[in-house]
Amino acid sequence: MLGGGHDWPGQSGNNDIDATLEVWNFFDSVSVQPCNPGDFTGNRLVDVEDLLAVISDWGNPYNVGDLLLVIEQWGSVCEDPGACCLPDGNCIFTVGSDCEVAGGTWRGAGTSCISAGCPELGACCREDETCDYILSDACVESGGSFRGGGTNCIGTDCSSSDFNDECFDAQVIGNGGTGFSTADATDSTDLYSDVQCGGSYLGQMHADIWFSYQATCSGMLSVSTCNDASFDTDLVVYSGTCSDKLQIACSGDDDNCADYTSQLDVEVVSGEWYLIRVGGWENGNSGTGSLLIDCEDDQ
Ligand SMILES: [Ca+2]
Ligand SMILES: [Ca+2]
Ligand SMILES: [Ca+2]
Repeated sequence: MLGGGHDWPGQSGNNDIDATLEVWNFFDSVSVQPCNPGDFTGNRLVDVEDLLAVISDWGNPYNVGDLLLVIEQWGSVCEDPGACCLPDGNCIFTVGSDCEVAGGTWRGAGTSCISAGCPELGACCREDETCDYILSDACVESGGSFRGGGTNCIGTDCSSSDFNDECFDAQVIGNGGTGFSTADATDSTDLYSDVQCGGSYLGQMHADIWFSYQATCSGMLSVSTCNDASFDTDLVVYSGTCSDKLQIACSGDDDNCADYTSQLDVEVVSGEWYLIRVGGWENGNSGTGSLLIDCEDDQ
């Protein structure tokens, strides 16, 4: 951990990880503490080895009660625990079946709550400018505008439309159409080029805004403002994160779209996150529109 200092992570200073929880998860996953009372050998299985162990140490420490435990639990296999992301944004370390009962998403045996990257709760703004504190998926599915994991409704102004002006506060969106306005946006300084869309008149990315999208397919992602914006739009798509992003597609004017609007197709991988940047051709080109997202699996 860089820059962590010598404090106990999670208590003060560096809070990237919670050391107490990390240590707990570590010992929880590697200790030979039997998960079944009949598993005397600690190999997470009750079988002939346990029977032999009881017999070979008969009288000390084992007795008839232990023998009955082995018989009663014969054939039991312990499930290995892992990280379970709960609908309330928390993470618990448990077995898959318990995670399912709790309504969570299990990340697999041996995964840790620290590295699981469970989605965080955040502010979800509604069209009527009210706010709900929920997960991004639930927000997007219900047509809301998610303002980022870790945001809250007290610190979020749902009447303001300039939240997605920079990459770091990109608006999380899903498939389908999302209305937008660049009226209050400023020019972001992030690099881009027309190398993937030469000849399409990619302009200045004036008054640009940002969206974040998790691919729902492995195949062709279509991103479009085609025939659905009040100004001359530009589109740029990146993979990666705001601090380490790679441009993978762009569109200035698309031949099949009126009024210099834009459309592009790019190969994506299911589950990966992409950044979508919408701007105007030059100073003065800003306004409203709809960004249409479609993801089609390769056949
Ligand atoms: Ca055993
Ligand atoms: Ca901007
Ligand atoms: Ca254009």
